[in-house]
Amino acid sequence: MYKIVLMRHGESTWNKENRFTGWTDVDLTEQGVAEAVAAGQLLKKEGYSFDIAYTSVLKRANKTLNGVLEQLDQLWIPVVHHWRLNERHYGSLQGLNKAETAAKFGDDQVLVWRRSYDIPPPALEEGDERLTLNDPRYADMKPGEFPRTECLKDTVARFVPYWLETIAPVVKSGKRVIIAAHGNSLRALIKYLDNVADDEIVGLNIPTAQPLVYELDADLKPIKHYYLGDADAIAAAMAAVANQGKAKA
Ligand code: DG2
Repeated sequence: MYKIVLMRHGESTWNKENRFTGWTDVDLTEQGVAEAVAAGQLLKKEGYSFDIAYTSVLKRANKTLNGVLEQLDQLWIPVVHHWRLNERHYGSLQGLNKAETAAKFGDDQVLVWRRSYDIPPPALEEGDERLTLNDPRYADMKPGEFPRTECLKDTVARFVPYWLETIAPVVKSGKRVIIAAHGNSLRALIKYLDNVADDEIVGLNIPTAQPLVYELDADLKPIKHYYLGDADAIAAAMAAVANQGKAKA
């Protein structure tokens, strides 16, 4: 049996401001930093340690991972960054306030943009300054690969091959893996691992900086999964994430 830990980053500045973030590289808030420290302390208390970590190329995930590894006194382990673990690209919604967008377009439309499996948000147009095509962290992309928007299906299509080709063989080699990523990139991986139906994935919300353990069999099929933290606090945090896309009363 194998065990991996999945974790969304701690609260970011745009999580706090309730803005669609996607590939925008925003920092953690003070609370986000504290959440990472708390997650590291919880992992330490539960006896976890890791051989290798995988994360996105976005600082909110990178800094959360560092915060965790520092608590474990494991800042020295290999950390592999890849854009394939990035958050789902939120297209032209990036930067907009989620509740204001719901007030303008309706809660149902925003739910479709946030959670539907195969309907992407409106795309960025050519020439939009949010299309950071020359950023060196994306230098290995093929022409046309930089997303203008993504639905969850697109995120599955770019993350799952990386899981299968790069991370899964390392898990099977017996190395203890932690993945520090994002709400929707983790939903993409979980959809694949648990074979969640397209219409059921709509209801899955991932709270910030809560270690989520997956126990996997010899074929890396999930046996069970569980959050390490307090169940009531996690349920409340999941509900809060779901409500971020509703217009304020
Ligand atoms: C959030 C997720 O991504 O937002 O892009 O706004 O995990 O990087 O904070 P993260 C974003 P929702 O899909 O939950 O609205």
